[in-house]
Amino acid sequence: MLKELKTPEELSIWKDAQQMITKARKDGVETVWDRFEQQKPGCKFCELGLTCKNCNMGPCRVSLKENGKMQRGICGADGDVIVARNFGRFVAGGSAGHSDHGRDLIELLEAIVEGDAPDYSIRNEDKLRRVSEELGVDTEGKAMLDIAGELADICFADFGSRKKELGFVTRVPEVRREIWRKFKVMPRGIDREIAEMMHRTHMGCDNDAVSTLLHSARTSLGDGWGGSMIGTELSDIIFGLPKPSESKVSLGVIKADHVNILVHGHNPVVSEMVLAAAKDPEMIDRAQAAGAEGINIGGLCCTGNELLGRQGIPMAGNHLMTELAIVTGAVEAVVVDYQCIMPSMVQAAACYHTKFITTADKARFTGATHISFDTAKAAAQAREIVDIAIKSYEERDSARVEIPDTSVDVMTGFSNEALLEMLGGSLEPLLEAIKGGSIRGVVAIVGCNNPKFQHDSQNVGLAKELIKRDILVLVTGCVTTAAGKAGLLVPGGAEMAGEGLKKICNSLNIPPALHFGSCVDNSRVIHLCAMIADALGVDISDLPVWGASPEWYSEKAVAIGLYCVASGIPVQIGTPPQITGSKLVTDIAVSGLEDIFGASFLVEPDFKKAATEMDKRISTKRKALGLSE
Ligand code: XCC
Ligand code: SF4
Repeated sequence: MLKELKTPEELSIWKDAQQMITKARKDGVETVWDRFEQQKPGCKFCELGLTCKNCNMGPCRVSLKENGKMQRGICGADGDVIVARNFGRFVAGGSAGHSDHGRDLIELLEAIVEGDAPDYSIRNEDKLRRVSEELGVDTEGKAMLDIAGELADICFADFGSRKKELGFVTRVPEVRREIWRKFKVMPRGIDREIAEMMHRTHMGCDNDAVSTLLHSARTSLGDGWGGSMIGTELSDIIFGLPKPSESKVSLGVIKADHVNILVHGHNPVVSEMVLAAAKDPEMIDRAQAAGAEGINIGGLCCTGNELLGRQGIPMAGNHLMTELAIVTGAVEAVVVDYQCIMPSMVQAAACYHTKFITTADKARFTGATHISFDTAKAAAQAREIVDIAIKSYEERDSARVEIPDTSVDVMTGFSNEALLEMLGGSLEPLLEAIKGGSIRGVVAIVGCNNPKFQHDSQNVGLAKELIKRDILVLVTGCVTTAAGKAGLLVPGGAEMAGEGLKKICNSLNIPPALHFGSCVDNSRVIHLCAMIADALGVDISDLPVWGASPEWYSEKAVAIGLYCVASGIPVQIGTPPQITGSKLVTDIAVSGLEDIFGASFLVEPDFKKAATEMDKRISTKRKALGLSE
């Protein structure tokens, strides 16, 4: 018997999503929600993390026996070990994603230095010098490209296994570094920790759940203070700093009379070039010759965040909006790099005239048009991509076009540098606001969407609950679009905030939720926390701050959550990872980590309860710092 379909209103809180879910059903396009239903009921063993596939004596699945004892896998691994190993590999996967992205930027920087990437340049020499000096380069009297070459070498070295501590770890308060050394979680090499995690979880190695979990923390720290931080800093150096500017979000940013190109994925290396090609007068002429008014670039997910923050390019949607964007029937091309791109995009595109173009050799999709992107030929390839989109415009069937009439203003482009500039060059005004209680705390809401929740209900609900309590919100990743659509990314959004936060926002003309960038840019958040802790002369775990990822789905999100916790920032998550089959591992995640790192995870699927819990801890932390609750 067919299951009753959920209504579009039950699936997403947004009008544009609801309208496109209805259209997808009419057009016969399968969406993530349809497949979510088809997958039910899920496998209990997998959900609990109690399945092991790490060798070919198995696979094994273990459960509690009648005598209350945990069954063992064929090799003898118990449930705790199996859960910890699976979790460790999950974290390694996420850390690898962010860090490999970071590496691509080092390779680009090196190519710029060697003259092999003529279409790119270093847009921010100031940051190049600053970051290089921080990492020990003597920049005095040196030419820009020479410094860049040295910086690239230093960053590459962080990936290897010859170091005791990563370069950017000097940004971490010394007390915290001492904790990391003491518990042997100081990240030594980005790739090294990931490879060691794979080694440890091979049959017959690390058979102690606590030990495996500690190495998970180390692996994630290599991501946060290594791979991701390199990704952020080098992107700023090559493509420029995000600067506060205005833009728009929601599917309404797709324009009926334009050639629409959506960029999707994570890395700005391809999308920046596609954007430049789309601005080329010759390409615009071609688009007009094809009958369009012009070329419109919109973002999806984190590539979208990169372009939104730096270039003010509008954002069409977040994770669960990506298929629905195609359903408008007005998208000529979706150009992707890697991560979070649903394989189903190929099928969705095939239902319309949309060309689905992949660019990364490490992210191929069967059925897609592949243009193997080479930074040596970037501009020419970007023009080729835009050309494909223009040709595709002529194939568009206007009878099948339906673009939601929604588009919301946002203010975007905050970075630590932009924030400092806004505050007049020093953190002091922010610290004063925190000390005085007009900003009671800071919460970074990050991450994804997950069909386990009504789309964006938790992301938006939590943000609103927090600002009401005078807690400043930072957003990254897919929460950006959610907060933007809810009106929280404009200064006027402060009307929804508590009195203290409202006053601060009004005086600085900033929104109550600040857009801090993409997922790799969570490195900005931990860096900011470290700067605040240093300024106050305390550890990060003493601060009235939180991370939150109410609707997370990806391995990367868990890596982010864990590096935040290991850095001393507690993290709320809406659903647990696949660890609940082990009481030991679950207890460590939700409380044991507190004893080591001064922070742990809060698993709370209800945003109201989550906000209350977070608020409580913020009060406690404020009191301990001698501030008003
Ligand atoms: Fe992916 Fe970064 Fe999650 Fe969005 S938020 S669904 S990881 S695109 Ni990082
Ligand atoms: Fe089973 Fe052990 Fe092999 Fe895992 S490593 S599949 S528990 S025998």
